[in-house]
Amino acid sequence: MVVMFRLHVFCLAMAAAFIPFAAHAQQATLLVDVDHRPQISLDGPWHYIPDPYREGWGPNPDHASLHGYAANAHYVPGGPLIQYDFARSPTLNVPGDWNSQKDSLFYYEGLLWYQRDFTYHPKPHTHVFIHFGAANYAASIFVNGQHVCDHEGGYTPFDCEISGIAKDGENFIVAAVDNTRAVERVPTVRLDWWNYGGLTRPVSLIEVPDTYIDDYSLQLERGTQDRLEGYVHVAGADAGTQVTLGIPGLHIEKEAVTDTNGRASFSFAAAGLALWSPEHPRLYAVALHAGSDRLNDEIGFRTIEVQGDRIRLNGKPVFLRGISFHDEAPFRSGRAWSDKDASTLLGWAQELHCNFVRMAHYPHTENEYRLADKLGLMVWSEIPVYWGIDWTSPRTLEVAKHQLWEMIRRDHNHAAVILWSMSNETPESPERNAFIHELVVEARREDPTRLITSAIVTHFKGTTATLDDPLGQDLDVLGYNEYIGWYMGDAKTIPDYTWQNPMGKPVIMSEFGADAKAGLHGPATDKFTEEYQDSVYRQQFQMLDKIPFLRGMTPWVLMDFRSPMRQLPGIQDNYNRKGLVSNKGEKKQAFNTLRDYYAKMQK
Ligand code: GCB
Repeated sequence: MVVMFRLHVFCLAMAAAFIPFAAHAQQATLLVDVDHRPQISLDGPWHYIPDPYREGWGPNPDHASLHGYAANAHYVPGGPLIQYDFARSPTLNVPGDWNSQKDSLFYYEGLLWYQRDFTYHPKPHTHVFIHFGAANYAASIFVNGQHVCDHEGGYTPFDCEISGIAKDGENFIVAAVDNTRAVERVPTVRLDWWNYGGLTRPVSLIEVPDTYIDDYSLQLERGTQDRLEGYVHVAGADAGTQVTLGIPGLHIEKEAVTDTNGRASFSFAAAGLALWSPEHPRLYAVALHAGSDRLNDEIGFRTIEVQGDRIRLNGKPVFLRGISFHDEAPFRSGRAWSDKDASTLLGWAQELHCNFVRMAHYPHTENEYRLADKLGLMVWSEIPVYWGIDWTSPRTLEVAKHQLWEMIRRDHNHAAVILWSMSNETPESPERNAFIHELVVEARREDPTRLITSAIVTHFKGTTATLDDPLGQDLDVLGYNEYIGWYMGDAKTIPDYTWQNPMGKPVIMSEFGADAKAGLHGPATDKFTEEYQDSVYRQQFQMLDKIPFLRGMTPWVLMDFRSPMRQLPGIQDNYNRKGLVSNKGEKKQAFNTLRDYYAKMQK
């Protein structure tokens, strides 16, 4: 106990020597397909110390003379931070946000220190990483008192290499996680969802050989339906390292060698390939082999294109019967992370006869993308460039780009993903246009095969909406959010609205809806009743059916989700109530209405 106490105190003191968060988002290594690698789980109870005054970082020279440590009777100048003892501190479960685990942390936004011990036995010729599924929002990681990495962005994974730092026997990790909202962050200070803090997704150790596969891509060659192309990147490989790629289901076994950048490229005919689609979500087992590293995946192959104002999947026009949802855990609330959470959420989407989901407003947990691949649900995936972020800050742009890069890196082998979304409801301005333009350029460079979209808002002249936001010039598909019948007008006025599409691009109605408290019944004219929400959906369908260029919709939203912006007592109680299902899993009337509407569309 004493030893442990000292160790942990030492670590905090060591941690104090580092600047809390690097001035620039660090390009941490990001291994792909980690769920197909053997992992040593670090999930379970971690000790924690909330630190709203940021004491754990040690004395800040700028402030020391004014307050804080200098004035603290318990602080020994130059000595350890003697008031901290992880071993005696309570625990939080990882994965899991802190807000939904402890009443005292329900509204907590700030710095919190996590700590856990782990046993490890280093192996020769092996790299070892700590893989974090996500830490909201910024994290600094220490192992045995050494700073190993920083990460910014609350919804994407990162890997910290600890080879040579993790020693044989007992080790310990400290993670400083900070979910303070700030103007220059992405998302910024205003958001209509709960800013759940902490190690919200699984944490594990991943071992790989000296040279290892850290990225690969395999897709249909553009313009074909029977040729595959891609690459395998082997970190640490000399030029000329042999890589093999096998697809047993197609009797394919190919070899290629790495170039000077460690990349082996493939391009080959794939006769008899069955395409991935919502009706037949065919996935092929793919085996990669480079040196002593082996990696397996299950990948689907499909094409996605725009032609005029149509979206084509595998060359055929498709209508996207979708639903939007947050990565919020059904029944218990809090951040979703488990396979069960994913299957409940996507199971409801399937019950609605969806072939498409909008994962709002940030990258969701990867198991949802995996499941979408298996179930045949096409996916809109987005980064949290939400409402009015700091368009003129180069740092904010860098952070947004980095989150975009991480999302594409993690998810670019999921056939389900057809749309990368750059932003949601951003107010029009030249600075906004320039910022998002940069993101679009980055997304197209990283993945030239998928479609680019954004959820935009439009201005109405009377009852006419003209979809002419200049941002649309950069996009393949225009997403529009509209709340006719809720934030504007009455449900019965909805069918009066008409839509103009001067850019002639495909349009998805990416949000519409109304709040309803499950079980609250009354006349269809009373807001917050299930009947009112239902009538908004029915009237919306009348309007939407008349839009000739409409190619899909993702009503807002599948399930009620927590948001501190939604306070109405007895009705909202900290939940946005636009869900078709309540946070407790109760289906509202409008759930059946959308289900029947989509069922008819399918015929
Ligand atoms: C929107 C936002 C979404 C909100 C929703 C609402 O336009 O995109 O994040 O939650 O409206 O319920 O107001």
